[in-house]
Amino acid sequence: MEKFYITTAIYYVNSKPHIGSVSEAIAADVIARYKRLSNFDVFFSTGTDEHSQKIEAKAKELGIDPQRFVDEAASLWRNIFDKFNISYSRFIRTSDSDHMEVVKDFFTKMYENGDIYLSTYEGWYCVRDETFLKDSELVDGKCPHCGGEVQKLSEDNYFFRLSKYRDALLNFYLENPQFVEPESRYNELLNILKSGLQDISVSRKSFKFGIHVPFDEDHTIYVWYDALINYVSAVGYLTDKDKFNKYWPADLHLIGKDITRFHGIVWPAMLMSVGLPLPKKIFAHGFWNLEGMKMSKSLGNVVDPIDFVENFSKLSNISFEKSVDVLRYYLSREAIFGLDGDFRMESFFRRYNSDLANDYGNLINRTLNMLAKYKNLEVPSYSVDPEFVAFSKEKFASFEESFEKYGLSFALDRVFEIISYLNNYIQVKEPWKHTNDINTLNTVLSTLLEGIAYATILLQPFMPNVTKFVLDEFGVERRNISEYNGKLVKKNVLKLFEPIFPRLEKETIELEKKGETKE
Ligand code: ME8
Repeated sequence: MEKFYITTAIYYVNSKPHIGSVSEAIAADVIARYKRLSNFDVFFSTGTDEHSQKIEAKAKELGIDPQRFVDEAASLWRNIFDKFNISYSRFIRTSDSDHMEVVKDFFTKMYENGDIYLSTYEGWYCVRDETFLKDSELVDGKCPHCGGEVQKLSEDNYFFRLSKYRDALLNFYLENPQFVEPESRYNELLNILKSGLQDISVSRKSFKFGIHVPFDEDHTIYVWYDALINYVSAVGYLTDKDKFNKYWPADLHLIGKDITRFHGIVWPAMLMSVGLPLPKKIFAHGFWNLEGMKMSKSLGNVVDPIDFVENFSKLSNISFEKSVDVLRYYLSREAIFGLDGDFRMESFFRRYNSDLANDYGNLINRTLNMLAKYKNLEVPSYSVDPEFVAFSKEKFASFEESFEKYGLSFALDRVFEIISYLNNYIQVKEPWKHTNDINTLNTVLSTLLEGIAYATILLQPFMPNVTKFVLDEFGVERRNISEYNGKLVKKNVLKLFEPIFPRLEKETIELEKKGETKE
């Protein structure tokens, strides 16, 4: 079995998860599920980034011990990921003891091979972004990335000889133009490499919460140096050689567009320094805005994903689990993966009503109702319309191609073309006119049932809860993702069930939207 190792960024625990951060874990989960269902041996790691000046400051502000603070925060993140069905193989915390040992091991190796040296840092530090900044980088005296306040630092720091790796990295980029995607992000990093690299500071003396330099206890290892290493710790770099050799290098680091420099330049140079192979691909997704505005705590427009799903579940009268699927679907469909997306209540309701309630849900209900009326719910053992088989094969090829390029919304477009085909098929074939022509009726009903089962198989990575329900109801045993190649529905008799996605009435949507704007 071919392996596939996928990672998300690890999340700072000083703030709570929001729609943007959760969207990254959902996208990684969709890809991990797709790969598993395509017969890959998948390792999927995600987790929390717990050592940093801002986390130490947050714990202090709350008057609690930093370790207690990160323990509670990490379990909150993990619970939310569990509720969102994130099927991680490991939830890594940078406070895990095996990871802390790996960081010390890297630091010692790089010190011994001359890539880490002691010097003095004179410059600025942005605590919010946890980045070192030069005078020339500041914009109006503030951090150029987040606009936050910066602190003046003058301290002894250990430095990583990043400049030494510039030529090797540049060659690697030129030889591997698909190392970073989308292409715009690759070009940004290539330009940085072309203009040259400077050594970077990798330790701090003025705060304590983190991993200390093994041979110099006064220094705390810089949070980014510590955090990037999580990707090798998660697959047992020091603790499980077989596992490490099996899964490393990572096939895909999925990250946001704000942290490409750390992943595309610093991390590969660190790996070169210790002699490990580089990850195969870094894919940087865009950011989610909310109703056209950047999500930020100061604007008070950060959407808590759990509150959102709970509210939607009450409003639509569907379970929390199904509502999770609706959000997973919306985030995967609404934006082109790799570009920014705009989270809008109006488009959320529109997608729910038109794609899920009308196109997918109603197709299932209409089909089951016809099966009840004409066949007493017995599944006809008839072969499927060859035209549908040909259509589904063509769509599957394009579905797979989209997935391979991480075009999640394009892959969903293909599934919904299959669903539209089936809705249209009912209109064209008019089964109610063939109640005396048993062969035609049976072929139409078989095509609809098999078509629904097939589309549902392809939807599994996006909506694991709902698809499991439908596939169980239809008695589908073979659930792997492949082209349509033979009978899926194994039950002889089906049952009617309530619409899985009941349509939301206009009045309900208007009320909810008013509620939203009042808040
Ligand atoms: O940067 N839309 O952590 P983080 C989409 N700990 N993605 C978003 C987003 C938004 N509105 N806001 C944030 C860190 N993200 C470091 C990573 S990895 C070795 C260390 C994404 O909690 C962001 O781009 O600030 C990043 O990939 C992830 O959430 C975690 O961000």
